[in-house]
Amino acid sequence: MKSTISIACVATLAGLAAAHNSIISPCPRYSPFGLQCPAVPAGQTADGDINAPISSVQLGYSQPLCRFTTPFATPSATWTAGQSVTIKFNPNAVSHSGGHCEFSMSYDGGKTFAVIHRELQYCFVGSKPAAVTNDVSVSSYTFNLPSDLPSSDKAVFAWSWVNASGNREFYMNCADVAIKGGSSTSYTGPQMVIANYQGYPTIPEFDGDYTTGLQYYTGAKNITVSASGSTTGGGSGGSAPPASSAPQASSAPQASSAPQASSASQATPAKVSSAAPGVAHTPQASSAPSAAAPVSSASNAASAPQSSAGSSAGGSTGACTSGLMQCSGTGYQICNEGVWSPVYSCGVGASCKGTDGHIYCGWP
Ligand SMILES: [Cu+2]
Repeated sequence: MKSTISIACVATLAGLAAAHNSIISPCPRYSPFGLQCPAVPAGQTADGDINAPISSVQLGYSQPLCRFTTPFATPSATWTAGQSVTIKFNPNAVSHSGGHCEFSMSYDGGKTFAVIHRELQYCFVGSKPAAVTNDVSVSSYTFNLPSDLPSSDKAVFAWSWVNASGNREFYMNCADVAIKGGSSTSYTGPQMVIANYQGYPTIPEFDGDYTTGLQYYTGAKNITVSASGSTTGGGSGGSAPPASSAPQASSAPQASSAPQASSASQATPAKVSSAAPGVAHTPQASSAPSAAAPVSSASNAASAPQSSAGSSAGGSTGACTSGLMQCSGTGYQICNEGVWSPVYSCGVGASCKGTDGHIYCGWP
C-alpha cells in the first residue's frame, strides 16, 4: 500500500526533524519530486515516501532494497561509462548530521550492488558539524562513472545512506539507467554496505565520532557485476552477506506493512520520543510538508481528517517549484510537477511545523 503521501518526520525534543532526503536526479523509482521522471509503471503508485528511509531499527521495519522491485519502463537517464555525472538531492531535505553515502550500480535488477563512488562521514554536511544538525550544505555530488561500466539498458543506479544522527536508518533510492559502455563486460567494486537493516549490522548514532561504522566500508569485499546479470565475489567480510542472501522483497516487509500504517504510532507520540531522544522521525500516515512559503495560518484545526492520505480544502493553488513543501493550516502541501497538491493532513493530534527547508508533522 503506498499512499501517495505518507511519511512524516516527527520532531521531538529538539524540534528539528523533517523531510529526510532523496535524490531527484536521476529520477528514482516513482518519485513525485524527481526531475525528468519516466511514467510510473502501470499498477504502481507514485512514492510519497521517497524521502524516507527504507529501514529503521527503532521502528522495526525494512522494505526491499530500492523499495520497489518493478523498474521504470524507460530509463531515467542514459549515461556513458567514464562520463561525469551529477547526482542531485531534494532541495527540501535534511542532513541528519551527515553520515556515510554510497553510489552504486546493479546489473541484476537491483539485487546486488557494486559501489562506484563514496561520500563517507560527511555526506550532505561537507565537514564535521559542530553539533547535531539537520542543515544541508551539500545537495549534489558530481563524480566520474567508472570507465569500465558495462553497457546495459537496464542497469540500476542507487544512492544509499547511513545517517549520523536520528533514528538508526538506512536510506536507499534506485534509478533505472541505461549505460553506454565500452568493451568491458563487467565492473568490479566494493559491495554496497547495508546497515541498520533487518539481518544486517546496526551502525550506532555517531555522537560526534565520524569514524563510526567505517569498518564496514573499509572491510567491504569486492564484487564483480556483469552485463549478463551474474555476480561474483562479495561475501560476509564486510557488512554485507553474500549476494544470494541479500534481502529482497521476500524477506523484507513490504511497504504495506511498514509502520506508516500503524495508527499506534500516531496515537502514542510519547513512544516516539522515548525511542529516540533528540531528533526522531517516524513514518506515519501523513507526511512531510514543505517549505518555501510558510503558510497561511488559516485555521483548519477543525477539519483535520483522520485519514492520513486525506486532504482538506484550502491551501495554495497554482505554480510552485517541484519538491517544495509547505504547511497549510495544520496540514501540508507538496509541490508535484510544478503544481501544489491538495492539503494533506498531518494526522490526528499532529500539525505542520517548521520553516523553510525544515517542515514536518509534529506533536504539540
Ligand atoms: Cu529523516
